Amino acid sequence: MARDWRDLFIVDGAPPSESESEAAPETQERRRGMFRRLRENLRKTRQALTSEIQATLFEDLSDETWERLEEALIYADVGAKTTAQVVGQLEREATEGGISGGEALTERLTELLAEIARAGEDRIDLTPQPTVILVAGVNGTGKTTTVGKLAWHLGQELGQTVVVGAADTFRAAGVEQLEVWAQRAGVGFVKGPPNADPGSVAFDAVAAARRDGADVVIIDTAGRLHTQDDLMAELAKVKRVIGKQIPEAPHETLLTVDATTGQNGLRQARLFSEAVPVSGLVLTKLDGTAKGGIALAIAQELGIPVKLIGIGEQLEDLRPFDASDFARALVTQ
Ligand SMILES: Nc1nc2c(ncn2[C@@H]2O[C@H](COP(=O)(O)OP(=O)(O)OP(=O)(O)O)[C@@H](O)[C@H]2O)c(=O)[nH]1
Ligand SMILES: [Mg+2]
Repeated sequence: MARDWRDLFIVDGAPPSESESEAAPETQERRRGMFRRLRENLRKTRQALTSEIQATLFEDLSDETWERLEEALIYADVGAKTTAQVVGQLEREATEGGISGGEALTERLTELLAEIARAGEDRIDLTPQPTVILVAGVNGTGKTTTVGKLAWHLGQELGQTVVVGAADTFRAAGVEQLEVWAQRAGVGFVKGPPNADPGSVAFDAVAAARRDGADVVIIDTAGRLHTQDDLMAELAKVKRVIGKQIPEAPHETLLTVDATTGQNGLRQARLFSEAVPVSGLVLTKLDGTAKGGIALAIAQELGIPVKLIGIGEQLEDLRPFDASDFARALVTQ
């Protein structure tokens, strides 16, 4: 069942949450609630997929079955390469007689999609004191919103003290927007003077966290500068400046990708990961898109794990990504 905050984050002294069978009834209920919500969020992607699955895997299998299934997955933005691999594998297993029947094929399809959605280390280590998390991404993909939601959840779910740093100094409104989120989340906030250098703001935020003994520092960055090269250079610089205070930092670089942009999100992720090492993705705006399959395409083609998903505009609308749940919520009616 749904992965919990304690499974995503490695925290000193806190064991991962119990397995489904051992979990307390209220934990089980909470996880079931989270899964229901995820299914609801993925409704648009799922509806398109499940009707094709019903019409293909539950009928007589033919070349057309596999073509239609491929089309449905591509429509959900799973990506041509990833789709070909999954459908090819399923077709082989079906024709070699390993599996038969719509239900078994759907189950196997879910497993294959879940395997693909997993990539590398998908947890976030919060044991460094403080842990520095850098949040990057194209403008409007949800960086500032994610910083606010993440700060709140870290306090709420894991009792961590958090400082957020407004290193998007390109727009004054960006700084104010983060300040509002920091107030909502009840966390520390560091900004610089107008038009401050983003690196110096990041530096100050890390220094403030060390001085105050905060557990986590989350740095918001700009999504748009005069040119894309400027943006990448600035990001690399912010990273270097942070590293001057704590050589291992940033410990985590999260890239926000707007799920509604589909394959374009994949291109953005590739570009950013060439400028700075990206350790995880936050797939935002999964509520209300029929293109949820992009999570699979990015994990598969770039090998970067999705760690969090954004499912709305409110403080609580962020959650750990769970590959199995995600695959199941995509294809089960
Ligand atoms: N529905 C929905 N909206 C979201 C989600 N995440 C962010 N948004 C909305 O997307 C818009 C842009 O979010 P921001 O957090 O400002 O994005 P940003 O990446 O910081 O943008 P810049 O600072 O301009 O680069 C806002 O209106 C958010 O409310 C999400 O998960 N779901
Ligand atoms: Mg922003």
